[in-house]
Amino acid sequence: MSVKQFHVAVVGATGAVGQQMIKTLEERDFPISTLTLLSSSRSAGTKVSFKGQEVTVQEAKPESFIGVDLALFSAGGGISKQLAPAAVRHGAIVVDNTSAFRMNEDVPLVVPEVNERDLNDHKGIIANPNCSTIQMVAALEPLKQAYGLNKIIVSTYQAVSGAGANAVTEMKEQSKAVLEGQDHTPEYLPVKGDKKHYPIAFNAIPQIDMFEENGFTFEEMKMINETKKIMHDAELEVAATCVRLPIETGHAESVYVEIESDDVSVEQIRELLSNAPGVTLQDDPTNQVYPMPVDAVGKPDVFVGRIRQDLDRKNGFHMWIVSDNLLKGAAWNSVQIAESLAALNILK
Ligand code: L14
Repeated sequence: MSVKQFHVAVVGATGAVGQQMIKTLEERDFPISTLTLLSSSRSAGTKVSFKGQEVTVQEAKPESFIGVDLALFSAGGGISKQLAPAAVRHGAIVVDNTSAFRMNEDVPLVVPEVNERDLNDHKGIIANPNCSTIQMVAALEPLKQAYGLNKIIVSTYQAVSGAGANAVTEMKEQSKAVLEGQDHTPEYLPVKGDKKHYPIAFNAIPQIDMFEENGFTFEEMKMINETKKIMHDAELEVAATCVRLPIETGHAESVYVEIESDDVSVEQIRELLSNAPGVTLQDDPTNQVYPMPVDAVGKPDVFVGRIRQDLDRKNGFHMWIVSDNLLKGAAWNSVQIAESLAALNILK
């Protein structure tokens, strides 16, 4: 029996996430007959190696999707809004890694360990959630299933690579400038398009994405709204504070949860998470074992540690969740969605 092979397109092929998508498709040996790499006109012509072959990146246009079965988008929300409908018109299934369609009712928002079944309801576009949301729901869904979940309060410690390669360069050059006593002018962080810019080197910036009327940032609202949608629980209480730290890759999160059950021990939660798909438990305080971004980089899993029971509320637990924001937070989750689509025979 020969395995069905697919014509796959990657949009945003030269970006930080696009590069990881190509690498992940190669490592997972996803069944590809043709790989089409697309980008803005600026990056067109770049050569990228895939399975020992050189593939030339082409400018993305509506006609680029003729014959494409699966298109992975990660070139910014504007490009997705402009080109994803064209890809769908040409018969492709789109997995979109931007915030353009995530909250659309017609668009499944999927973390395979949590809600793979939602893929069946797709109308052409499937959204990959925000990186901070993905690692949190992957770790918390097992608790929800086993004990019920009432409330989540999360503070993030987010890496700079989420904001793109330019932001990483800015952090490195700034760090060097600070150490050498030179001047520097931030341009990319916290948000390229906002009025003011602040240094990330040796700093912590409590702003990721633009502010909304309610005082939360758009990144915080993404975590709040996406979590309710993925977990199919509009009543779930979620609050988030998103902070950028001078870390290149790997988001960390301090999470407080309240479960419905009043008689669950830390040991039971450890046991549960040590058997959860996509989750690796790293929780041994006596031996100083806990997750850290430097250890999570390059790995597909979500790492959980520092699990403690709240001192005032028996149903409250604190934990620390770390994952590679470019992998489970983006490229790997998208490729995992593609694998699910093929396994469920939705992609044919
Ligand atoms: O919503 O700047 O997919 O780190 C996630 C990374 C938005 C930007 C998303 C960042 C992006 C965010």
